[in-house]
Amino acid sequence: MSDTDTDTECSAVLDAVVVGAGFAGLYQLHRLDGLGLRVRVFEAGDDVGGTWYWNRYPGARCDIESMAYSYSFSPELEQEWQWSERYATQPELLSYIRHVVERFDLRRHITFGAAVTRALYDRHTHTWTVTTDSGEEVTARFVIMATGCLSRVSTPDLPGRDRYRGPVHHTGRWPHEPVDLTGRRVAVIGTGSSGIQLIPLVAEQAAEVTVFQRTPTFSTPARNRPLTREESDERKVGYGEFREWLRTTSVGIPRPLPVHSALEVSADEREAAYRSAWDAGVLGGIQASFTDTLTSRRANDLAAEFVRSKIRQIVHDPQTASVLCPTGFPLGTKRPCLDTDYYATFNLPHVRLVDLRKTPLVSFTERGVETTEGEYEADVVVLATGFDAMTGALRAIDVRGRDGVALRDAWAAGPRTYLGLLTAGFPNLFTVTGPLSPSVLSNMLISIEQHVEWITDCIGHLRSHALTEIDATDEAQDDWVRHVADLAAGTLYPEGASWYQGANIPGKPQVFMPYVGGIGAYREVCAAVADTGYRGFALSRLPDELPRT
Ligand code: NA7
Repeated sequence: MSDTDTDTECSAVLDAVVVGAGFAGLYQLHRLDGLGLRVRVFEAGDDVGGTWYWNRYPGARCDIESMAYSYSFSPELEQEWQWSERYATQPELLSYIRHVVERFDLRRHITFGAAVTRALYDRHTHTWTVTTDSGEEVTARFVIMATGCLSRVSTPDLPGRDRYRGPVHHTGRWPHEPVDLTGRRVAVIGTGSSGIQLIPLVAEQAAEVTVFQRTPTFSTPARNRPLTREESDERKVGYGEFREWLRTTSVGIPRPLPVHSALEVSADEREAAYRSAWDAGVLGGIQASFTDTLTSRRANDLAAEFVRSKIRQIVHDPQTASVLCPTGFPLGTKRPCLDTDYYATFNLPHVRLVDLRKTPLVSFTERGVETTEGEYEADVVVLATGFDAMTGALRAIDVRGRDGVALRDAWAAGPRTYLGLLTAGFPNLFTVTGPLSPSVLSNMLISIEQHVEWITDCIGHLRSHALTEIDATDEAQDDWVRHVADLAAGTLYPEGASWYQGANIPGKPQVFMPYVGGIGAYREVCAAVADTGYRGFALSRLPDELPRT
């Protein structure tokens, strides 16, 4: 290729830019490539994988069964891939993602080590100009943000970080080279899903583990185990029906669907249902035992007390057990966790728990961290402190819409979208599993596939009708924002100070961001919108655009 060819290629308008090469971005690339579109993917990391590229801390694994948390779009792919465990580890998930990339020849479209910093819409050409941190600039008709719901890490604003002499590792940015914790004193801050997965494994290596807990978490045993060939083969017969069934459920996780209120059955029946969920090892199994766990405070208290009784049974020291028992928020309103030996880890003599609710963190010191009670020395500090969820990665990019309005400003009081797919005033900018869609309240793979397919169909529709712009109307968006808020208000979710509503980030607007109506219902709404000619969206064309055949 000559220089001139290169110039022509670089300056030509692309059909689409996809931001992110995780599960969402890769599938979006595959589908748009299938339409014959010219697509570029920009990925901040040095390889594919998104969440599974970054979160490589000890114990990182998916807490939805691998055979459900995987792509369903290719029957050949799902038949040929063999998962080795019920819940896949991060390395296995990464191998799977790499396999998909090679199998569908996706790598050639991806630029790695390129974080998108800016996206500007030109209302006259109906195109976006996208800039990366390496200064590359491209123009495309469509931008698809596949930036992930949990990708922008949150780090506590603790003074003295520079004084601390040891390494500090965030679970969401874990080093690529091995971190040897053998014989070391390790401080872990945070007890959400990441902390709960990591702490038992750190305790296996470290000489001393100090866990700093602000809010205790409701966690249940994962009951992870190797997946036998027979089990896997059995699932692969009728795999399509299994996937189809998952898509009609509320969250897309393989678990029994509740039929009774917790308040209409006897105490024995209730106990039996909770015990069966505890033994099954399924994410959210306790809350899904009854229909009203997340709508009735009384029902919720019963479920919460069951988990607390289990914690008290497992943890020998009553004082430690009491600190580990979650109180003050309804079960399920902060993300539930699945663990392997989490609570039992606190029976080990070299593991101690610090209750930050009583003695908050004050600062880093030269040798460790300090609470209001005193200093805790540590050779390594692990921050398992989570993410600026759902909007963090999007707000980090300087996105300017139709009238130069910044997305950050449009979302100043909380995210506003129509269906979680587009934001009014930001035409042709799609968000995969964006805020106000089921997203993090679902099996992400199912929600990702649904969004990618909807977006692909939408772009196909626009192209075949010679349309060059799609924008959400203010009215449709207002209605959707209200609907999502009304649904959440009918549940106990707002009572949990969770990252679902931005409570973990100081100053972030407190808006419940996921759609709680369930993926089955949500899919129907999205399908109906498309079937009725994209109701609630304004579609338009540039004057000189000709229909494609
Ligand atoms: P989470 O679930 O947000 O957990 C973060 C934990 O860190 C949680 O216990 C927080 O307490 C704690 N935290 C956060 N900031 C601080 C400060 N400043 N001081 C002390 N403790 C703090 O993140 P994860 O990475 O565990 O999981 C995120 C999702 O990834 C998970 O749900 C899966 O979907 C995958 P808090 O509860 O805010 O009081």
